[in-house]
Amino acid sequence: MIFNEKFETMNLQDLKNLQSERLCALAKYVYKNSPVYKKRIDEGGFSLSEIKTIDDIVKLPFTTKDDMRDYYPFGLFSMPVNKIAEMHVSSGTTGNPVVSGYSKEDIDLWGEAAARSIACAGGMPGDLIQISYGYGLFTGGLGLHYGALKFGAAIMPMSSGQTKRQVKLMSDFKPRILACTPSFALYMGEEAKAMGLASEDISWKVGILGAEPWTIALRDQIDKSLGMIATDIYGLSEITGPGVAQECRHRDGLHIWSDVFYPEIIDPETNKPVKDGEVGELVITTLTRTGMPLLRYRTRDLASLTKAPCACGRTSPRISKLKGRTDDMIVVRGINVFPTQIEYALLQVEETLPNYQIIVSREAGGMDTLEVQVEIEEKVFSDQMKVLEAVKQKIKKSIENTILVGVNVKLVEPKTIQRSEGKAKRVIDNRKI
Ligand code: DLL
Repeated sequence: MIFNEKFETMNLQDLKNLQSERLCALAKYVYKNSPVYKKRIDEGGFSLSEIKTIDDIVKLPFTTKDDMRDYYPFGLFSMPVNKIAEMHVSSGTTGNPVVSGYSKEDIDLWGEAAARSIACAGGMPGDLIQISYGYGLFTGGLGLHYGALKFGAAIMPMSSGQTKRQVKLMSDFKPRILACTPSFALYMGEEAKAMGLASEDISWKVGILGAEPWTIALRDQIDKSLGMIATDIYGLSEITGPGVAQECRHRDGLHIWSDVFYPEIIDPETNKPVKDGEVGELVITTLTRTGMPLLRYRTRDLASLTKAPCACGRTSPRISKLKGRTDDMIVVRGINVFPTQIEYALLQVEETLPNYQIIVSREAGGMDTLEVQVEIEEKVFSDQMKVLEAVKQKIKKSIENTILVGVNVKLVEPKTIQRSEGKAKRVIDNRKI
């Protein structure tokens, strides 16, 4: 089923005309309402009248993750904060988190994008959907929630965690759709088996899984162990949370709702566009947002783009499954973690030395684990076990309070962690993604 035939199957020339119209209106809107963009456009040495078609987008300035930090908390809003309807927050690279402000219209738009995504994944009107993404400042839970309301599915607003309870309610209520991270889906499947449920007791037939990188190999495992068709959903808080792009049942790339989220793929070194099909950094412009519209937002996610027709009938272009990131952010169990945050937390504990390594692994069950190995002072190392354990707990607490993800801490002697002569490799990601 296609949720919005008009926009999802528009012929490419009409789509381009619509994007052009929307870009012109957006450029005028931000010039009028955002002091940051007004300054950048003025300094860019061009006039707004030069923005006539979507191809003129290259004249507009980029927006970066650093801008998010520098203009924290509300500097990038294009309306006064008391006109904003809702805010979401995700982790930033250093210090300040990333804030996204949504107007009432932006929330409607988000619902529309997520509703298109639910239909695209294989949802049917009247379906029961179990939403097991976190509700709150993270966009996963509420985004799918708004989408399901608009789409017309009955909602189980589970949020994340409480695995046994999730499985019990699945087995009692029989939802056909499951929305959560791929690693959590796999974990719930395992738990269901441990609780004695047989494959035929698992009611989920459609998975709307995303928020973290995952491979086709993992998808095959999820399909098999849960008896569902697991589809990939992409999004990021800055743009609108889940529902920026979504795989259809053909699972040959994710349809990006480009009448509202205009994608470009650029070479992150030269900032020049790459050809269709080539991998580069995904850059997105929110064509119709009003609360916090963004021009050419550098997502730091690596993907390719194709406009080739898809067997599902949608004309919306497709991005590939994500290939990685241009920075060192890691996504663990759907939460963004930056090495710099861990470093900050470690250095709050006086016994630690500034030499550490982060090891990310994926257990056989599909759950991601994070281990932080850290050197501690010689004299602490020779102390009693009890003292060592107390230091370890102190470090663990400091990190967990900062990144909000559980970690294992391993204390090591000074000079154990490999030194580097160039850029330090802080993260060892063993997940093979
Ligand atoms: O993760 C929004 C979301 C919620 C997407 C639920 C899908 C489902 P943030 O917390 O801001 O927002 O993290 C955004 O997570 O830039 C990617 O690096 C990564 N990411 C999101 N979806 C995918 C995916 C939400 N399908 C960052 N595959 C993004 C790989 C993903 N990485």
